[in-house]
Amino acid sequence: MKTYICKEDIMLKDICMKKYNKEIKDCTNEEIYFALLDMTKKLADGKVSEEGQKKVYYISAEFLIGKLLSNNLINLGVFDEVKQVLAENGKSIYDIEEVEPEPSLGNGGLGRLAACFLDSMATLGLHGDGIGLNYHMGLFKQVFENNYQKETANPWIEADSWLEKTDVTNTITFGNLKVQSRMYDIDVTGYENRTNKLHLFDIESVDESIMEPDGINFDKTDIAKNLTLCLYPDDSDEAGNLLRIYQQYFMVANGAKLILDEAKAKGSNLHDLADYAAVQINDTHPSMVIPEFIRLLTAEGISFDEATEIVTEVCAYTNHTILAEALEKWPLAYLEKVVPQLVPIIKKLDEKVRNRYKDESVYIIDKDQRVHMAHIDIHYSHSVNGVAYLHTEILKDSELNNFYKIYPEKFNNKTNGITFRRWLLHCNEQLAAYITELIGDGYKKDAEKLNDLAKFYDDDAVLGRIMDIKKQNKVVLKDYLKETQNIDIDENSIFDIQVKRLHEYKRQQMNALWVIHKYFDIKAGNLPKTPVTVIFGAKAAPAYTIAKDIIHLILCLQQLIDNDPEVNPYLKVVMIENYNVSKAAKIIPACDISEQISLASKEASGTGNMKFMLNGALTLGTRDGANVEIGELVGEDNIYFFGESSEAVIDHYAKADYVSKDYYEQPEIKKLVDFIVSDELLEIGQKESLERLHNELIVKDWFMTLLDVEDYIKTKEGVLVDYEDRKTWAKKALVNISKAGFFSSDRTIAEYNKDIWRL
Ligand code: CR6
Repeated sequence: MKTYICKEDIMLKDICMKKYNKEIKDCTNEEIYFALLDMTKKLADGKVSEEGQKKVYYISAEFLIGKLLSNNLINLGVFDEVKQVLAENGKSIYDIEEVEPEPSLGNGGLGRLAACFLDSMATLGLHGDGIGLNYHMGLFKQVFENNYQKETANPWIEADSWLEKTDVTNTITFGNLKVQSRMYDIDVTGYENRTNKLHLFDIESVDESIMEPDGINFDKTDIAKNLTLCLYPDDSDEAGNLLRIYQQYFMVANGAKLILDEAKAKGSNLHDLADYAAVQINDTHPSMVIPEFIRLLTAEGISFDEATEIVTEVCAYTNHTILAEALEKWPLAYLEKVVPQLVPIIKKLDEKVRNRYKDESVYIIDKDQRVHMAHIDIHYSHSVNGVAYLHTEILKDSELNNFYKIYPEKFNNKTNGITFRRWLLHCNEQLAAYITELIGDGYKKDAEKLNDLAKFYDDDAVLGRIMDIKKQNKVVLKDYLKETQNIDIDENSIFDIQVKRLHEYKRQQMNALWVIHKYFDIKAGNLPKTPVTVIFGAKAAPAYTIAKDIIHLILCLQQLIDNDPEVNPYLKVVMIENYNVSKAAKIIPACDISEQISLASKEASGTGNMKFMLNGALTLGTRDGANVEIGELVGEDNIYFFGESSEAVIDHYAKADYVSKDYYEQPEIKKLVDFIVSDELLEIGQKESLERLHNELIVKDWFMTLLDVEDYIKTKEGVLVDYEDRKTWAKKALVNISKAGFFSSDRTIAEYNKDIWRL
């Protein structure tokens, strides 16, 4: 019997013996997890190197890295071996995966994208590190109580974890205090390639005990204790805003220092910094890195003008949204309190802009004395990119048109991507193995090779296997839901899935209106041929009232239908509690219909849409974000589009002519919307909450749910009819899988490197 990992001569067996004085078979799952942690770190460390002069630094407030054990084992090429060794000792890698806590370092797509990008940089052999913050409690853990979202604390850091304490410490100076920082590192393994680092900065004086039991509230003014407690602290008051600025400056001050130190150590005289460092600014949270670099460079004797030029050559900015509320604008007065040392620099940068351009809309400091962080990025970076073709076009043509006119050469598109290691090889082992059987494993390194599956589009045996694998993944999800939420679902039903953050623009409320439509339909005796399971998963920002009302509506519908024997054989609603990366990995492979139904123009890209497609789900969506590119790749027959175009939507906003009431007055729509405040639902839910949501849809509906709901329902009914022809459905699924190669983050990162970083 083989009881060791032979490849690198690091023996799991020996580690278990040394650590616990036990054989593998006698260890608990926890013990094996910690032994594997040691083993993996040793294997990864062997692949760290500082070769190459230029390095890229990806600075981001979020890195939603998910659990790391299995992905690291895959990337290090030992997953199968470890799985086998464990099995021979009566252990299961899947049980051991459950021991690992999920790091709580991100919120949504932006953070998950950053994690995929780190994986791809290492996989492509690029020397590139991440820079972020070590949040102790992350966002929050979601639990459901009385059909409401309740936030609870989400601590994740254990004494022994992927975090390595380093010797790098700094004193960071704010207007009114100084704090000590320390850098912690997490290895980022590449798929059969180098290991990079994710550098997470923490404050030495952090104090988890100041967190109140609700998991989100604490004294927001006690910066020395709270600075790295959580991601996106409540910003509904001044203290919350200041805390976010403290966090952001802490991140970039530590980051900028690291970058300059590393460049100098490699021989940079700082005038040539751009030959040593490329900095990607992920959204506006790290934007203060620009004035901070200028501060540090001028302190080294470089003139302000030259420092500005150096920084512009080094930095590049990625925009992830056109939603105005998500583009940060800090009151100058707040910056004066927290980072007075940057204020003169920001004023000078603004002055330079004012001297050159007479257009107020491109100024950095506006007439209300607010600092537009994105404007700093655009003027003082050499590259500005959007995250999908449509998004970049909208930036150029409308949102940032005034900037595009000044700097056409800076604007470029980098359509998002996902790492296939996590979102296929790991989450859907069976499908990956079957693809390998069909076309070999070249696709693991060159995702475009998935196109070779085209030769099987009409092969019945292959289509049958694709459907079998889907079924098995549905059973896995069924068992998981039973175990975690005590919910029963039917693996023979259609799995219709919408998992993503909760936001009105993503329109979970429209999907809920479809559920109501279906409920009426079934009550009227129109029974679906195949039952439908509608699965939602979403966290709402704690202060976002309407988003929480939407969760409440979904949970009330879930209860109503569960208790109605006339309806529940045909329709089921499930809201997944505490949706996160680990849950996504179980949900996505089981999906038939991928709901990507944002209001056209509002979803910059989306990346869930790509994960579902790769795992053989068909997209039901609007022509928004990367859905447009999915449609172009798979062809109109293999995707279900509905709804108004982005042009029409942008036009409605420009003319302010969308009146939801006009749509509401249509009897078919009125019936659905009014059900939100029906006796049936009021008996289950809270009047205040349901009435607020009902009213919002009728008098405001800012994201135009009622504009598209009719077409949505019609199209979705068509999808359900199409599902009845399983063979054609399977073919469509296979087309989707085969065309997904474009969405590998390896492709995206290769483009960033070719066009922006030039390593
Ligand atoms: N919320 C976009 O909304 C995009 C990701 C990553 C988002 C989403 O469409 O896929 O970024 N934007 O580019 C922001 O976070 C500001 C997101 O995750």
